[in-house]
Amino acid sequence: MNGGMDYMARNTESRRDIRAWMPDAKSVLLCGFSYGEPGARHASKEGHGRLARYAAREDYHPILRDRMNEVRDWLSASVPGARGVAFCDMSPILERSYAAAAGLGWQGKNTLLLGADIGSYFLIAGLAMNIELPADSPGPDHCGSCTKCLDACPTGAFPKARVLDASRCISYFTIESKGTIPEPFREGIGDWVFGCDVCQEVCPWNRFEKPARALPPASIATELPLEELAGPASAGVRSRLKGLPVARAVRKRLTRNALLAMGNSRLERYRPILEEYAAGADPMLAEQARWSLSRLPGAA
Ligand code: B12
Ligand code: SF4
Ligand code: SF4
Repeated sequence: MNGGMDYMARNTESRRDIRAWMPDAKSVLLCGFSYGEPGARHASKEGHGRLARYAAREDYHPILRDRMNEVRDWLSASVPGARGVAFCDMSPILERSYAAAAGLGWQGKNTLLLGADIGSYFLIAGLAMNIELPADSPGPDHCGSCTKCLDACPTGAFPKARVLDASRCISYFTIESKGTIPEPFREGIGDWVFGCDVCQEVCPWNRFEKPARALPPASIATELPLEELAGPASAGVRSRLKGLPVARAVRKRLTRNALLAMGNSRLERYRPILEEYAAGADPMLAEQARWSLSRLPGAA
């Protein structure tokens, strides 16, 4: 269920209680930071690989932690003895569960946190404080009988509503997984080369997405030419990706993903580059390239 991210299966109970991480925590403050682009069109484009929308802008971790540290500093200056620690995307904390409990939204059937006035295109950051703060209460669940996200997932990553099998999720395969992508999932990955937004794109609540404010606007397109990602020009594209979350995917992983997307594109023009990788020294890339070659129109 967790792919190679073993930490998710460890200490689930203690991850539900922030005091395992900050023993004197008395309150947890949660904020959502929008990265929506109302009216923008994010669609497949021939010869291009797609990035998840959050990935096409500057890395959010330091930005959001700084924001939460500003709140902490303000609280510490206002309340004698107040002390706190900011977190964002921290593995020991179940951020969506805390955010739902804090009334920021509800956890949708796709497991993401949704707000009725914002949808799900926002990121979560928090602050654990050693002082009592007035508590908000959880809000209602507005998924109703909708199952659009469950039905649309290209790799069948939801065994049931509100349970994600990360070991089948495109986001896991393209960002986290270091090895060969298992064959049964390759077709479903389509043109995604870093993350996946399918279960958000189909969600009706995302018609209420809000523009980014604290987060900077997107600095690159969400569609990047596949030749640039895998080909000799990759040094150029990589310098454009510097400072973006996608830079996390080391060169080899991004190349693997681009080769896979080339196969799914079925475009004959990728044959030479795929043949080059198929004959190359790296066994993982060579195997991926051979699979992709087998998808091209002329293949036996
Ligand atoms: C590891 C991780 C991943 C992994 C695995 C995700 C997973 N299985 O949860 C992978 C790489 C696949 C991933 C993908 C994505 N992620 Co991510 N991820 C995380 C991270 C670091 C930890 C999540 C975790 O511990 N999950 C494990 C389980 C135990 O936690 P859980 O989600 O709370 O799941 C439980 C609840 O759903 C609960 N539950 C609640 N209600 C109900 C009701 C019922 C009936 C049932 C049965 C269960 C249930 O049961 C689940 C199992 O215990 C968090 C940050 C954090 N620390 O929280 C970001 C985080 C969840 N990711 C985020 C994002 C944006 C994404 C992507 C959209 C990125 C992308 N575009 O590619 C995708 C979305 C995939 C999806 N549909 O969730 C955001 C979500 C923001 C939001 N609005 O919700 C977070 C919060 C990061 C952040 N700081 O903003 N992610
Ligand atoms: S991010 Fe993509 S692969 Fe992962 S659960 Fe959502 S739709 Fe499925
Ligand atoms: S697509 Fe439908 S079921 Fe899925 S999270 Fe959105 S409202 Fe809920």
